[in-house]
Amino acid sequence: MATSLKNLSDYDPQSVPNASELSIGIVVAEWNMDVNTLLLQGAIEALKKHGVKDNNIIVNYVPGSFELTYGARVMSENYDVDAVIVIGTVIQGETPHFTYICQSVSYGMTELNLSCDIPFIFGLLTVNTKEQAMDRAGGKYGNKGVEAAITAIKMALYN
Ligand code: DLZ
Repeated sequence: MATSLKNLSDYDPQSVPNASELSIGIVVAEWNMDVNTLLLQGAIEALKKHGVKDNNIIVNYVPGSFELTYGARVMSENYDVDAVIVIGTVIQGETPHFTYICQSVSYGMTELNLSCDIPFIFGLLTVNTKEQAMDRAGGKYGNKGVEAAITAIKMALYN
């Protein structure tokens, strides 16, 4: 797996623009909440580190990853946000739904990116085991939530 070759949270802080004027929405799936809580913490810490104000970080929840696309669209319609991050964890070993859910979220995010005026950031862990998920939620491969937050800042200021 490509992401096992590097720490996901390795990035040059100097390369991240100042984000103090940004508002960022985060939609979190409640399925595998133990992992998602760690991803969310990583994302919020990274946003704040680069200047996003506490009250400009809006967090909403949906039941599972399949609902992330709808949650992200509603977030973009109901709040004045500059980017939306979706956070979820789909574990292959636990569900035959794996492929369908991952493809659905991937397709949904692409659709939103094509049809809306703000970027939607894919913070979905798609792994084989819970251990692999924890490795990417603050474990030995960093925190995918941090990566999603940095991507959101860069894309919100993209022109
Ligand atoms: C049903 C289901 C299964 C089996 N596995 C996961 C999972 O690993 N991660 C996740 O975020 N959600 C899972 N879900 C729930 C679906 O995403 C969705 O909430 C339900 O199918 C209802 O639409």
